[in-house]
Amino acid sequence: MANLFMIGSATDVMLERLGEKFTIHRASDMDDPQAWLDENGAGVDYVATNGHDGVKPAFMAALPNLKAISCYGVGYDAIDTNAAREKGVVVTHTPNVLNAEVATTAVMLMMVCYRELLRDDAYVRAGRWEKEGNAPLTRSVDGQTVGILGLGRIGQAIADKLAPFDTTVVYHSRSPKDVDYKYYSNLVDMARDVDVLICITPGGPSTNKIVNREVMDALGPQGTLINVSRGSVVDEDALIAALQDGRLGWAGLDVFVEEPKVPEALRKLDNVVLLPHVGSATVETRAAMGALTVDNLLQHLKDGTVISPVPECADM
Ligand code: A2R
Repeated sequence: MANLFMIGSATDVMLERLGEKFTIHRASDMDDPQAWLDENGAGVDYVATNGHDGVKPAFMAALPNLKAISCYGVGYDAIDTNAAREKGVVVTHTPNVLNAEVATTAVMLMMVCYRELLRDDAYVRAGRWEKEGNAPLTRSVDGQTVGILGLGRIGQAIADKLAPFDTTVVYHSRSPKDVDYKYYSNLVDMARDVDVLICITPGGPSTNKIVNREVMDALGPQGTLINVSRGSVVDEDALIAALQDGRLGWAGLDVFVEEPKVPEALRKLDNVVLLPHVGSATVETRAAMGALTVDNLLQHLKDGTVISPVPECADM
């Protein structure tokens, strides 16, 4: 049987299906995964990992005969795809199957910010409704102008989910897409014109801190920032300062720079909604992602091809 090194968690179904064709070596069962790889890495054919853990360079160096890396997640910025390619290792990910779920998370965060769901829930629980009367008014989601940073597969799903709310969708990416929404070549210009900015680009160097102080100031005191992409896309220190100063109105965040650590300053603010990176984390969607993660490995084992390579490995 081929040897599979598994980084991070997997569902029972994934383990069962993989266990039929691979001998699974789980990093989570090892005291020292690096030491295990240094000794046994030459015999490992495949790696299964996720977008958060990726594959560390030191792990890669200990895997000279690796054939493929299957990533459970669409984002793969924690995997050095160029280094993998150079070694002839194909990298796969799980696009499309999570579009609807991540889009739901983005829209949900926007709604929770606008309609102050957490504040109002706390208001009822604390008995304030009875003592103090009606809660303060909130803001309507309907009719807002929403700027999508990264109108790709998930960005489009977000735009689709917002349509019944009569929002105006505009977008920024490096190049314009074949869509009817207004395109902004400049992110600050878009931020100035929208009520809500939703970030859904990949992580990595090209998007590192592109949502900076200038973008936040352009979004302004009545503006809302939603991030369901990667923590690295937003300058977290600038975000904390903008929210503290009231230069930015609200933020809904599913991702952070140093997950699972979330800065204390952010946790103290009441104009933010914080989620523990659960954009795609439902039973249904994780099952679909798990199935594609496994299918990529099984197909490569069978005939050397894969179903969903990352773009950098599409021609391998
Ligand atoms: O820039 P373009 O024209 O390649 O458009 C892509 C955009 N994008 C960027 N926009 C502005 N500045 C950048 N440096 C930049 N880099 C990429 O992000 C495209 O519109 C979008 C990504 O779309 P997809 O490749 O279809 O990715 P998908 O499946 O929507 O997932 C996006 C990310 C994942 O990478 C995870 O980090 C996260 O959502 O879950």
